[in-house]
Amino acid sequence: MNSAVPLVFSEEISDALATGKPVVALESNVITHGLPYPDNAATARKVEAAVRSGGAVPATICVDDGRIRVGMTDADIERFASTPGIPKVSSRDLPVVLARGGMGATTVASSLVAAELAGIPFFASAGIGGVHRGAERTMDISSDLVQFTRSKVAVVCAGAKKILDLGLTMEYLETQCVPIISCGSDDFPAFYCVSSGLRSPHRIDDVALIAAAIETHWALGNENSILITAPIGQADAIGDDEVESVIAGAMAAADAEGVRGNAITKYLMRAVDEATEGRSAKANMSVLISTAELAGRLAAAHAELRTKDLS
Ligand code: PSU
Ligand code: MN
Repeated sequence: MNSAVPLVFSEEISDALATGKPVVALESNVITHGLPYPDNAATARKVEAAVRSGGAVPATICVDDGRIRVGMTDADIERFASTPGIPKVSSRDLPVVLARGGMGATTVASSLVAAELAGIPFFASAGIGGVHRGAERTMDISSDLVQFTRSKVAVVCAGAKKILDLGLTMEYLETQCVPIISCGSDDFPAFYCVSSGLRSPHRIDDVALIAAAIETHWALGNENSILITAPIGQADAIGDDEVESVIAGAMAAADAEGVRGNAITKYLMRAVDEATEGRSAKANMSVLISTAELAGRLAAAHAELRTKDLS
């Protein structure tokens, strides 16, 4: 491990890693920026419980006191959930926030950096960043996608929200040799929506087979991520047409208000949440939990595979 990077492990995570238990890394930006208090704290705990019920140990990641914390305690989660103004820290922000000290909420991209440094090959988040609509004009492409080209971590998600251009997001991943495997559906999912309307390049429903594909991806010498998607349960999903009209309005409002850069994601997410009222909160919670549970099962199947290979 690089001694210049201050990583702090919770006792449970250092024990899990030392004994070869499956671990799933989780981001903290969804706590500070994805949901309001106290739903954010309650959801973060349910997401951790879902990883456990899948058979792995959850390691929620954040920046605290100028160090990367791998495995937040319940008190850490409460503190992050209830403290206003914690900055969103993506990969490019990490060196500055770590050097200065203080708190930071990790995005998918920066959580992957931490997971890889910590030796955790699995990460879960319901919604990844992607290519924004209008990117041909703004060049707004989430660092999450670039980080996928650099971090050897399996990323389990429910696709990305339709606030993004999901067609271009998939093209980007294809160009960058990041495999996508969809579990439980032929299509690439879209967070609240069961389908993005785009067919996924591969579908595998058997968790052990997905674990084998992940290991093979790395055995082939690839040093990048592999994406595994699973859709929200039909009962909690929100209809395509409803989401689409809300996004169109929110994008126009963001433009009129001059919202730009890394503030766009949160602005659009809040607008969709408000317009769909209580149902989006329920959908949000449901998909965060189902994604985390699948990640737990995959990490467990992958750990078992590695044990077999060694015997
Ligand atoms: N998508 C969601 N919920 C989120 C995010 C994205 O459905 O909370 C957050 C994640 O932390 C993701 C980040 O890594 O937004 C991407 O932000 P940007 O587009 O600025 O890269
Ligand atoms: Mn951006």
